[in-house]
Amino acid sequence: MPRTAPRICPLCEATCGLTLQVEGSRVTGVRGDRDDVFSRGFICPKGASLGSADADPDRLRRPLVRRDGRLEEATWAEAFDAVAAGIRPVVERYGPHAVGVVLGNPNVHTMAGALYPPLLLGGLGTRSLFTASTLDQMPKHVSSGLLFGDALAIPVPDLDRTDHLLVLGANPVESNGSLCTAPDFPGRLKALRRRGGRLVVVDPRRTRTAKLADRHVAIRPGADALLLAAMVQVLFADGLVALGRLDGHVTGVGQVADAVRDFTPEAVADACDVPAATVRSLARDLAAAPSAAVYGRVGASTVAFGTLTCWLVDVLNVLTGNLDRPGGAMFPLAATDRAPRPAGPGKGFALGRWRSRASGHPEAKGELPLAALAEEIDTAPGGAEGADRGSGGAPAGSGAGPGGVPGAADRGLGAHPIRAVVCVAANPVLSAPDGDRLDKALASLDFMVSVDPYLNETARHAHVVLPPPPPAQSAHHPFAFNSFAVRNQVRYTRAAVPLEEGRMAETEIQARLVLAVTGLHGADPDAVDAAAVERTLARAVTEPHTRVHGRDPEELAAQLTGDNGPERRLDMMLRLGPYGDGFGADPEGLSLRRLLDHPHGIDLGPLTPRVPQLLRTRSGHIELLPGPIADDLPRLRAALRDAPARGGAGTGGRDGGLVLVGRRHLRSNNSWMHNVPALTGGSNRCTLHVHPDDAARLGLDDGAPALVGGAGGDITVPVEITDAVRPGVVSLPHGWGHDRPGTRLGVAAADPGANVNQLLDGTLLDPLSGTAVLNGFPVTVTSPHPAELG
Ligand SMILES: Nc1nc2c(c(=O)[nH]1)N[C@H]1C(S)=C(S)[C@@H](COP(=O)(O)OP(=O)(O)OC[C@H]3O[C@@H](n4cnc5c(=O)[nH]c(N)nc54)[C@H](O)[C@@H]3O)O[C@H]1N2
Ligand SMILES: Nc1nc2c(c(=O)[nH]1)N[C@H]1C(S)=C(S)[C@@H](COP(=O)(O)OP(=O)(O)OC[C@H]3O[C@@H](n4cnc5c(=O)[nH]c(N)nc54)[C@H](O)[C@@H]3O)O[C@H]1N2
Ligand code: SF4
Ligand SMILES: [Mo]
Repeated sequence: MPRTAPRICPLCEATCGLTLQVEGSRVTGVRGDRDDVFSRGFICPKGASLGSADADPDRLRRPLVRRDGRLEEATWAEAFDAVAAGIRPVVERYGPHAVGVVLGNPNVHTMAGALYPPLLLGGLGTRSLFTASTLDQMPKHVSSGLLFGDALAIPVPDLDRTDHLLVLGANPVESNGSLCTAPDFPGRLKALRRRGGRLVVVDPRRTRTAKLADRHVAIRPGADALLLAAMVQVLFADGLVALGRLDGHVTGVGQVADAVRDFTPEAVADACDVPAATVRSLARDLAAAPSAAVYGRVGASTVAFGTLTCWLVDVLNVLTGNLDRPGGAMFPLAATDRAPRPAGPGKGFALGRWRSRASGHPEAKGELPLAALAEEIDTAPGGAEGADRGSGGAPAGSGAGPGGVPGAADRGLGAHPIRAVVCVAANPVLSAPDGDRLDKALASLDFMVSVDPYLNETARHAHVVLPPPPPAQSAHHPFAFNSFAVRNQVRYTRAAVPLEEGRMAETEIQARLVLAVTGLHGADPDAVDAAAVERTLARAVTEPHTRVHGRDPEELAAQLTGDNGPERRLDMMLRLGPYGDGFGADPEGLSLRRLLDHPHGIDLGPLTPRVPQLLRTRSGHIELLPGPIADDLPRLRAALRDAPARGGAGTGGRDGGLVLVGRRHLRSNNSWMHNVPALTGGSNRCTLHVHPDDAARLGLDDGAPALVGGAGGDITVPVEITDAVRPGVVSLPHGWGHDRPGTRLGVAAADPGANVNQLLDGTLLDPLSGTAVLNGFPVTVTSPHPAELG
């Protein structure tokens, strides 16, 4: 008998509620859940293919363990034995920082990824953490950390109520939105226009989002910080600054006015290739709108001035009085967030508490740049620039004890390179700069474990691969995304079909991984959750603002319900959270039990103002011109004057050369969905978009191969001539290049595409956040010599 089961879609940030049709343990159909309190039946082609993604025969079903150089199927017990035996000696010999932890994007799409990596890191004690954030939104975390004192306090456009939306470097009609969780983003944009609001899109490409807009500004890549700085300048010059209800909560307004004084519309026009009059009207329209929100994403983040751009986005929101008001840019409050503390000064946000070993990149939010992972593995001790070579030159494996070689330049990571990697849901060989170098570096490790459903370009280097079950066999609660959702709501879906024979839930895999790498191999994985519960409750009862203040943590723990550790942790977070039942204090409040009674979710209402309560800066105010930002402004000022040097500042294409930007396709998902036949082919291809004028100038023909060259290497890709890109800009999607041996991706390998990130050498970073410059970097494009076609 076919039956249906709800499942929150894990394939993008929109978190749509889906209804799976299930026969036996097979998903036979997928549709949008019309009763979902948030997504109301919306579904996109990716969600519709969840069944085929689930059933992909290339998904690994058993763990793999390397024996005599070859990956072979093994039991779970053998696999975890191998993990413990591989990691512990590295920790004991070289210290904890010699274990690199790499966390990829799908960790925000699984419950396991929210619940266990913090325990893994805490247990290991390593500072060698690399995540997809430094290929993505780290500039926003840094900006929020500095402005609001909380790196996770990221305002989102109040999409359903705003009168004016200014979008920079985002294409939500294809991406379905990011750091702005909004099922049916396209429908919400259309609704904005229907109610008389305006949509303005700044993007070097005429995207599908730009086509929906009232106005499209085809800016030169990398120049958004200049454009926004000039808009801020206009607000001051024209007397349009109006903080509204933020008055009294903001410091540094006058300093910002001084800091942007030189950035007049006339001064930035050439660098942005946007007329001064347009810059002025962008600022004036924003200030004049009854409510407005400025929103920037990947194209405003993974650029040379990423942190400055993200900061300026919120400076504009603040100065126009739109931050934290309905219709503006607001802070969601998720059901699993901590109960709000009283307003007042906080600890603030520090950058650079330690530095990467090889190049001295400062940490940001506890992370090092993923673009520097390869060099953190393949740079010998003492090879670090500025290191004390005399004493730091002991080769890896020389037997020096933990804590590093005495006297070596210690930037907080010890002297030893990374010798082992724990990689969870990440494919940096394709996602990060210079995959070829990383590929070699990973191959040289003493040990690597991957938690991944696929044997792909990265996992092929692992000594152990631990495959999670497909989505239909996993429970889901989108922990991360409720904090970025345009409406407060909460949903939880249990596994739609039972775990297949021989499968292990990813929550259990990650719990066992925590035990295996921290020397507790073989202990009961439930103990990991129990310890987390105990710690959280013990702290909560000491905090006067919680509703469990003064209560007995053991009594609270005994009240938790749920079928397993992760469910009990969810129950705990819900009950302690802002809408929770406070363990009986508010019988109407949220708990897991209550949520399970609402399979389509519980609506918690529109976003509400949260300033000053959420501020955690040392002053307790919004600090509009933080020191590190002020220190980075001279670099932006220099970009006004100088045509960019090669590999340089990021106002790309001013010297007549070409710069490359990325693009996403609705039926793609970073590097790992090219193996689902329903999602491949058609317009979802790895082609180089070239403007007709550039194609004519360079003698490139539509469909013919082009040789694209960059600092990290060359790739050959077919040309697609289109005026959707502005002149001087070419575009390639990422996540392609499925042609390495030793992978098991039958469908993807048939149409492998080329890895755009091979064009990068890993040295171009936004300095404050360590985020790779993936947009607006210089490339050369030529017609390949026949011999180069191989
Ligand atoms: N040039 C360029 N490069 C980019 C970008 C760009 O715009 N341009 N975008 C960047 C961005 S924004 C991001 S977020 C990164 C993403 O880069 P990564 O973090 O590397 O993410 P993915 O490419 O999505 O690879 C995810 C891995 O997780 C595995 N996986 C899938 N589902 C699960 C699961 O349920 N559990 C586990 N354990 N594993 C799973 C997949 O098989 C795959 O190996 O790429 C970045 N790279
Ligand atoms: N279908 C699909 N959906 C996805 C993903 C996917 O791979 N496929 N990936 C998911 C992930 S991990 C993320 S982070 C989100 C990303 O979500 P978005 O940020 O909406 O995604 P992108 O399509 O990369 O949009 C970036 C836009 O920035 C533009 N751009 C490039 N450089 C510049 C610049 O200098 N200035 C300006 N103003 N614009 C610039 C590009 O042309 C592009 O249109 O999407 C998520 N959703
Ligand atoms: S928009 Fe995103 S969450 Fe919604 S169905 Fe599509 S892939 Fe899934
Ligand atoms: Mo991302």
